[in-house]
Amino acid sequence: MIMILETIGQLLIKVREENPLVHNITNVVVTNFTANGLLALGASPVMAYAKQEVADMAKIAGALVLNIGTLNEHEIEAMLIAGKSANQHGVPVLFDPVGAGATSYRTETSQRLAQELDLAFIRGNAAEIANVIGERWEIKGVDAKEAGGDVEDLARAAAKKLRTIVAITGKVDVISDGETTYSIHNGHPILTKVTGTGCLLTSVMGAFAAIANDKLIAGAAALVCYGVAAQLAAEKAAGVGPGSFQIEFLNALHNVTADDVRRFGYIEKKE
Ligand code: ATP
Ligand code: TZP
Ligand code: MG
Ligand code: MG
Repeated sequence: MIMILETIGQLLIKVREENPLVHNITNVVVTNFTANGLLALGASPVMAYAKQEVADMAKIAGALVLNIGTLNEHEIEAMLIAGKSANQHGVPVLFDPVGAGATSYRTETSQRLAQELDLAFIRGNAAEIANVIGERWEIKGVDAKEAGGDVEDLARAAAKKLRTIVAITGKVDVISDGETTYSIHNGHPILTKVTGTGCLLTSVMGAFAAIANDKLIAGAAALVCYGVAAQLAAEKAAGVGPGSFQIEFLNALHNVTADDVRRFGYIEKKE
């Protein structure tokens, strides 16, 4: 665990040194928060949606993040164009299937994107991931209900079925490539009181995927750094509320260090 935390700290430093461009096609709720969160961390965000330009933008990016939070047909068309361009140019594509399972349009679109694109990562709550692989798991709007099954098994099964790395987040985060699985015990419950903290996390995973060869470690690194930043922010905003936490969280994404990761990171290798 000490060794992996050391590696994660080095990846955090590398994100800030390399300042990767992260192309986001995301939802209208979280756009500003996502851009500010990526900037605070040390990455470079861009939001571009027009089908006339997404192929060009995706091919020069370090990562492409697709998020169906407020999907519509034009955006889905743009996501497919951008995703195919990223695939052709070796740019990792990340997918956040916001609300998969809540409506059949979201479920079917998620399955289509997962099928037509070569995804590097999918990140969602347990219900979303279950629905992408055709299993029923209750979802209320864009929020998961209390997890009812084994999340590690679900992550492994989804990674195998979708041939990608799957991250399932919640009280404990799990990330798996189908063979190796890590669980991460960082974060703070107040993250659930600020909208977009899951969406921003997927984009932060994009920043790490852009600068690391080992994509599973990159994903785990993003989860640890994000969770540790949330813990530092929650301490600063203790007793105040989600508004102050949101501000402190942006500050913490900017200020979290490799030493904080070494001290507070909590990651377990499962197999
Ligand atoms: P949901 O819609 O179910 O909230 P989401 O897309 O917002 O999903 P989350 O699972 O909330 O994504 O994950 C966002 C961040 O919040 C992750 O860093 C995760 O570890 C953290 N998190 C979520 N719930 C908790 C919790 N109860 N305790 C600690 N951290 C949490
Ligand atoms: N409605 C559509 S997208 C969205 C809401 C509230 C944001 C969801 O963000 P997150 O990160 O999944 O909480
Ligand atoms: Mg959440
Ligand atoms: Mg979400």
